[in-house]
Amino acid sequence: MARIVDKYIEIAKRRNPGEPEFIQTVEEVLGSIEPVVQQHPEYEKSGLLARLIEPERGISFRVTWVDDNGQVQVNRGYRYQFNSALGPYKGGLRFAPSVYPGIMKFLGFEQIFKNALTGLPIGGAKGGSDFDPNGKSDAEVMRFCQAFMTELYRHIGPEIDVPAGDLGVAGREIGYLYGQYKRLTTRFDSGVLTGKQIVMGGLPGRTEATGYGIVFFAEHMLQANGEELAGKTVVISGFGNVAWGTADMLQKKGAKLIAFSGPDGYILDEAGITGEKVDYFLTLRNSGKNICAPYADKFPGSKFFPGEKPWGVKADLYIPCATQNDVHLEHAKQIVANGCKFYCEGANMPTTNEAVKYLQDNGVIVGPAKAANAGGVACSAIEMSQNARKMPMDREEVYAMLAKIMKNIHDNSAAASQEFYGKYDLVAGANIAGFLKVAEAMNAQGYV
Ligand code: 2IT
Repeated sequence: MARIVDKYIEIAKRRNPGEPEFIQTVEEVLGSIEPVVQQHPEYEKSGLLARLIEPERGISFRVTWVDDNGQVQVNRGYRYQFNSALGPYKGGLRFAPSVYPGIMKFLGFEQIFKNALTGLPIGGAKGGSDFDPNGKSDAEVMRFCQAFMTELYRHIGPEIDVPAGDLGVAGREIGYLYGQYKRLTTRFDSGVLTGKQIVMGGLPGRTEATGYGIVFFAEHMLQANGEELAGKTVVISGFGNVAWGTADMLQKKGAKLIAFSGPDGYILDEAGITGEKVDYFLTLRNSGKNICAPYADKFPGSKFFPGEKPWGVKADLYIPCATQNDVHLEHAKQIVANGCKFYCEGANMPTTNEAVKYLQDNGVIVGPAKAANAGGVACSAIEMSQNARKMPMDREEVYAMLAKIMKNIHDNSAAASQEFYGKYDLVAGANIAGFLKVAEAMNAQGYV
């Protein structure tokens, strides 16, 4: 039987040709909300879904900068302001060669529902550039950030749109972006960017918030299914900011991380990745080479597997923390064959839709990224509130808020899937719980 949402998936396909990542997330979200749409005929009449899949605004701009050799370089910058029903646009900036409108739109669309799930007043957006920070000097990164902000500053503001980091954008880049914003506007609007360094208005705990939140979420998933996280073996992918925070909280919770990966292959360390090994992720990240192989030279007893993904390593819990579409059907089959029961997404959309379906059909509990990794943006919203009240918060206060937010996201997602599907399905539940909030606010604001 044809679903109501299929009509809108077709519109998205027609309007966004050659952008499969965006179509993937539209199919995923709209697929989940069919029973909700059936129950609310007013959504159809008010064009709600047609509005939802169309960004409110998307800009693309030229970014011109000069490299260390005096060569002029040109990149393309973007900001997709997707939905402002719940608050000012909020979402990260990604600097990576793979960035193009399909990636910006998938991230911006996901961000709407993720931000809604936090329960905090933030709309959804994403931006970035096809600039590749790997191998660039510090001065080059600074000049690029200044050139990027020279256009972006017109479109953002503490009550308009508040960017943060994503792949390739962390404290250093946010600092350079902020400095240029201040120079152009003559305003110390600390609330215009989040993920700032603490000395200039950043929030204690924001750096580790995404990874910590993921582990809190995974723990709720396990407990809801009668298991404990302590003592479990875990495999992750990536070694960036999200992977690092995840590894740190896993050791604090007494779980045993035994493998992680980079674009060059994966590392197996059966002794467990704790202490200075977790800190070594930062060294790998700061090397600017984007490889994990040096870990095996540094820590005897560990082994590097070139060109391979870590999903064949047997574990109780898998947490992909690298990037989109890291786990395909063939990997989902390995994960099921390994006898795994828990899979929690850390990166944004790390799993293809068919791989998620295979995992769920085979009894694996899946925690979707938009719920599990929402702790990062939640702490960004707390950073905005810290900046507005002009009073620093302390780390313990932030951790307590983060823990509570992650529990609420888990419980609200579980409750929504019970209500509409009569079962524990966090993928469907997160989509529904996020959507219902946004839908209510959108229609309360008239047909805009
Ligand atoms: O994917 C994400 O949620 C982020 N990159 C963080 C966004 C934010 O505004 O903190």
